[in-house]
Amino acid sequence: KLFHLAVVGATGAVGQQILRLLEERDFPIQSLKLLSSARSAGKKVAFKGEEIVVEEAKPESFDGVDIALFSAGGSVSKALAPHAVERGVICIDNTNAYRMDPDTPLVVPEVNVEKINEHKGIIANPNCSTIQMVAALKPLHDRYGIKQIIVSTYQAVSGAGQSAIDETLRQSKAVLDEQDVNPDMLPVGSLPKKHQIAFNAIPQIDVFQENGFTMEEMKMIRETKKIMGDDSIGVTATCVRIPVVYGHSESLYVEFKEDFDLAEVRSILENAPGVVLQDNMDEQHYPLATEAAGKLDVFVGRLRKDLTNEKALNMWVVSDNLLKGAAWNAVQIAEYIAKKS
Ligand code: 11C
Repeated sequence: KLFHLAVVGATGAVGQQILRLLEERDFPIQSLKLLSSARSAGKKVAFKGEEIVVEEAKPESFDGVDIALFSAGGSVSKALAPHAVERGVICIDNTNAYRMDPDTPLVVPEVNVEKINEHKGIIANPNCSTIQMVAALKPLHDRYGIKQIIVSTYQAVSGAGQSAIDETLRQSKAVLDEQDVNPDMLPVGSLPKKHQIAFNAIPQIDVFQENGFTMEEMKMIRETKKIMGDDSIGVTATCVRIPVVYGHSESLYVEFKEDFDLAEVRSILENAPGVVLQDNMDEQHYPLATEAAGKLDVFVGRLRKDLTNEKALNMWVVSDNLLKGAAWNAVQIAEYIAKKS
């Protein structure tokens, strides 16, 4: 069967990766509509050797569409996904708009693919830093039961979009040229205060909540429980932006309910779907953002038993935030729907 597809946010950093994956994986497409906000409408985007003109997304744009992939920001999804659902479209939403809605499955195929079947029109794609963490931890949770996760992230600027990449490169050049950096974009474009990202680490991703955690940290906390289907898992997160372009890195401290054996953990991770174990001290082999960039997998290494809690494991998890963290996870969901149809 061939599908009528729409990609909303086709010109953005994630939208571009979605199109590349649909092309490379030869997704069964009957027709492809590229949609965006009014700002990007009229731009031309290449797909399979053809130029497609990007149209402004409106409710009627979804007439005749089977599957729509949204990555144009939460407000666009909130405004348009209901109109698409009304027209019978299955929406795969890469924004925060519906993730915690009890009627919307929040899916990482390696963890809870069966939840896709419960959708009522919208399937939510989780936040990038959550996806790579749960993909690595699910097989260990199944075996030992996770009691508590303490995660610190080292997140790439591409998570904040193409303009944050441009800003980081511009600032880096300014520092090397001994010019003023003039921060203009991070940590949060819509807030008045900005910080330098070049040669820096900013412990703020997204806006602060009343409880002192940032929105990015709260996404990791809430989404992990929902995807794992286990509210009892304790999660503490500190999310930090660093001047890496592609690939989020995460340091995890994971306390299990049961005793664990490190050799068995290795073997579980070696056999886990979508996970690649890179863990050899003697060869200084461990996951690196520079090596994960452009790849679809989640890379795991630096495995070691904690020194004060023998039920706790320390590990390092890296993945391309625009791919498994966004576009690839969404395309995996679309492929599952296509196969089931
Ligand atoms: C970042 N995790 O790195 C964010 C980007 O909820 O899908 C993804 C935001 C989201 O800035």
